Amino acid sequence: MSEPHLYPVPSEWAKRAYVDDTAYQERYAASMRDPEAFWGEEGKRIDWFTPYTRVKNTSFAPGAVSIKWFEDGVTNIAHNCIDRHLATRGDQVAIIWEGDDPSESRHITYRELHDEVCRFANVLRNRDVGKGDRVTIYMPMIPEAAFAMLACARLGAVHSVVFGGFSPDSLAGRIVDCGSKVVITCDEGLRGGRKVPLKANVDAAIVKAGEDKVDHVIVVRRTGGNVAMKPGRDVWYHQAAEMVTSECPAVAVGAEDPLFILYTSGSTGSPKGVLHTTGGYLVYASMTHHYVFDYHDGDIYWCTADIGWVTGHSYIVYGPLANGATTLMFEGVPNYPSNSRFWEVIDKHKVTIFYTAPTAIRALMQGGDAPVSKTSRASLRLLGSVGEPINPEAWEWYYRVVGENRCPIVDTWWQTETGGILITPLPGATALKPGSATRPFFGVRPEIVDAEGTVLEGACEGNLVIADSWPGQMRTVYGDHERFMQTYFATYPNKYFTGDGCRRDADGYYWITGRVDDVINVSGHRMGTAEVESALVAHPKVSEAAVVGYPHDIKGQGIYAYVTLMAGEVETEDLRKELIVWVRTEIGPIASPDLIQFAPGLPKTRSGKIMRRILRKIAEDEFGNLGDTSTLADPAVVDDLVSNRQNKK
Ligand code: 6R9
Repeated sequence: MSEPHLYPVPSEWAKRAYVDDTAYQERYAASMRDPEAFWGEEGKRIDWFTPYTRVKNTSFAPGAVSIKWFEDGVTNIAHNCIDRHLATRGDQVAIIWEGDDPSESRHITYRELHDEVCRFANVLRNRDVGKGDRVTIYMPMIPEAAFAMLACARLGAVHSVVFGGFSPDSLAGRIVDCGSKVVITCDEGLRGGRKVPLKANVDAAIVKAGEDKVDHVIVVRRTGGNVAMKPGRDVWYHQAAEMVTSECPAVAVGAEDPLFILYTSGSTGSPKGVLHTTGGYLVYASMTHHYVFDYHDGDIYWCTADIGWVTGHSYIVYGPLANGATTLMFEGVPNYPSNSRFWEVIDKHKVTIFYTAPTAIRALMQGGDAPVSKTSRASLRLLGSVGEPINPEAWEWYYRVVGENRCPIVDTWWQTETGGILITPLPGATALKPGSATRPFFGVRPEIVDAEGTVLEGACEGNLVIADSWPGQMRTVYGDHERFMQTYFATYPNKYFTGDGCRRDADGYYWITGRVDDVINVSGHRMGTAEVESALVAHPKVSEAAVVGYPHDIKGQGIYAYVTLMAGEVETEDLRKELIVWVRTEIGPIASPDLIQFAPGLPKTRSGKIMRRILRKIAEDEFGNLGDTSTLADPAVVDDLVSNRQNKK
């Protein structure tokens, strides 16, 4: 492999940034030498009602995994994200909202944010929401979504945000799993000029979940579209908010009390409720936002994620607001009304820091340079990437065309489970290599292990594990600690297993190579192949299904489904389309198979295990390299699979 081009730290960046390379080396070493002392100091970056005396109490020991940070401290997240800024930045804009329609935007100051969040909290409190209660939030990208999250945090309630693109069925499963009695939604969402029937989806989800499961649905008005309101259960937010004051005390919450649940896909079973708690999460989200984005007063920071994903939680809402930042929230999509939208928003609001996903960059890159070059982007000084490996071509385009060779790119590797960024450049400290997430953040101890768990040294390739805890780490799978330990700590004892493959080069830079488990990453969204398979086999005409990922130019990975029909069913184009619609309805549009291949049989071992390795190779077009097929129960099925392979789009 040829050595990639190295982009040194621009000298003005080394000077102005919080951390230059020497500072990085020193502080990283200190964080490894004495984590207790390091985090004991860093924990002070947030306000505590009662200061902690214990810093780190964590164990990855087999069967006894337990993670606690700052455990005797008492605080409140909403206090830290709002109240503590009022004296110094009450009139500073906290949230800039840019609507789907370019003519719509809002500016919300910290003082206004305080009033909005208190009102929202009072509306929830009037519906018996208190400490520890779960609240499901199914909202589009409007400021009320952030108000709702912060209102829960203010009361010590636990939010579970469900991405607005998920189907009623997926929503129902998530409502039932965490037992949330209250759902917050909108009449309709608006994306790319199209309406999304959020309230109707909630109604359908509650029918599916059981009418007794949900006591209250709070409906924020967004489009004014007609929706059914069930008396006694459903209430318009704007009406309920008129009945309450804008004062609501921030409840004292223990550092290890839960803050939120966020469902994410794994290699097996239904999505897991990833549980994050209060103190450590906020310290970590705030600290990483501060250093990775080198956030300074006056910056306008924009992360294009949706609040339905962890990136929206940590880097639109909690990290930036804990730091008293101005954070931009965008309702729309990158190509509406035109391919210039991102860059026009940057010019309109003078965005200085821009954080997006490789899939968006690749899609926009296909439209050529002109939609970018016609805008100014003079305000930009830093770019970020998250969600999947960024291919060097997309990186170079982002750097050269969007950033005009002026803005460092922070390629940030992390996961829902990690709460915040773990491997990343720091813009004033790290020379960049396109496609590498570079080096660990302070306090993060990555290791690369082989299949047997042997820790590899120097330049090497294997599986990525993290050898010790950091404050932002998830604490458990909601309601299933056994599953938490099995999923993340059983493969390599005493280490957190990330599920990612990784290479480390001679400079100690990390290169994430993608998932090594049955998780696929479609446009930066995680999908468990098992979830798509179980949706397919739920169709009455389907007998068996196997799903794998394949390389896709824009999405990174596409979804390739092999489907065996029930005896007597006929393979038709109509059925193929019907199955795609079926999966969309069962899970949501992000799970739509890109390609479906009807297969009379799937390659199985004699014990009945589907050999995914072979299916992956066929989907990847690597017919010549199918490996050993002699252990198959019926090796002939492979020939049929190869000759009927679906063409890539
Ligand atoms: C934050 C987020 C996590 C998975 C992760 C990895 C992939 C995320 C990446 C990256 C290479 C990066 N991933 N960032 N791969 N480079 N900079 O995306 O969380 O939705 O839980 O996905 O995404 O495979 O394991 P989540």
